[in-house]
Amino acid sequence: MKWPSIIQRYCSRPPATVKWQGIIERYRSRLPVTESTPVISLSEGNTPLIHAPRFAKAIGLEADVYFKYEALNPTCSFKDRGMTLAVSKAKERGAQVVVCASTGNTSAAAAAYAARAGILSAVILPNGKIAMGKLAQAMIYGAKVLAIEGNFDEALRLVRELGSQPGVEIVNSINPVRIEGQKTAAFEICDFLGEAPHFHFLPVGNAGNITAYWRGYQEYFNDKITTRTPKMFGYQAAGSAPIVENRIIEKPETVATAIRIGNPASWEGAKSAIAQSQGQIDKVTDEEILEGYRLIAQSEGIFAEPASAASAAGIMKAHREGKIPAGSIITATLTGHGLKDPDAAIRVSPNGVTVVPSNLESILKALKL
Ligand code: AN7
Repeated sequence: MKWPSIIQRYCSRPPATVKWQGIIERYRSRLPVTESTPVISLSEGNTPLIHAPRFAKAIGLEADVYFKYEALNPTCSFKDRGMTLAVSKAKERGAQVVVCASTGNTSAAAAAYAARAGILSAVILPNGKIAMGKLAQAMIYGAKVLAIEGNFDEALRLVRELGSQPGVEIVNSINPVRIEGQKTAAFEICDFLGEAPHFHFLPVGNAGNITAYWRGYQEYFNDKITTRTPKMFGYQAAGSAPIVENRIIEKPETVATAIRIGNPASWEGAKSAIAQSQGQIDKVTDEEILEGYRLIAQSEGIFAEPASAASAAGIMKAHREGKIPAGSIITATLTGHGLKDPDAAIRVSPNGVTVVPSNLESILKALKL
């Protein structure tokens, strides 16, 4: 790395002595809060941007790849950035209950922040299609958990109807402050690198996050904090790719349950992010997602849930297609923690577990030592 960018990196970050108090305090001037907004925070944000040279080498890519590891937020996904703001605003407005439809992570975040705000939460989930860790989170944080015999898109339709009830605040990304909170991830990336990357890859479900990152990158560019904006490369799962196919998918399917969405709420936001950044939206198959999932874990020691791995799979596909010039700086968001969905990890791990007698000889034999 060149000296100026090292200097920039440390000058643009808050001094180590400043306590991290979450994204609202860090980026207060860029967010829709006032002095009288109660800040409901779990110290979210400030997640690591992990350099991944072994991953790049494994796929033969001569570029600097960094993973924005959003798994290290308080409820282990990027949703906490939008939720700190959404629940703070709900509290400010005197809401009695926050509601959301969710493929899992939004419900975990909503339930946690609502608990911290002393507000009730109700989450509407597609029955049987939520990773176990996420369901456990919503339950232990005390949400009223309702599972419908329908998919995410149907759950969101019901939530839109619920939103007209008095005292109810919708905290899905159709609530515009969610997007505002999530744009802070792009700020953190630029603050860390001292410049915007050339490409940003991320998984796309409801398309709120791609919309949010693009807004964040544009804001820093317009304020001359950075001198460029990245090309936004979004990836949907092949069985749930409404934006790529330009049609609503009635029965979306994918191993990446977090992005099992057939009618994204921020469809237009994604389209303009892609068009304005000269990026693209594409799809990756479940096999490609699981290959990326294993590769980031086994080449870099980074465990992210399958939906997150769509961004790694996207890098692999874009590179195969010759779309990434050598020397590029690439960032990719890993949206949620691998531990959210331990079943998926166990299912795809080739070595399994070897049961051995409890003595050294058997262990040496099993290890071929
Ligand atoms: C791990 O929790 O929609 O394109 O209800 O959990 O902004 O929707 C989750 C989405 C990517 C897609 N990665 O982000 C929900 C939900 C993970 C996710 C996405 C989600 P968007």
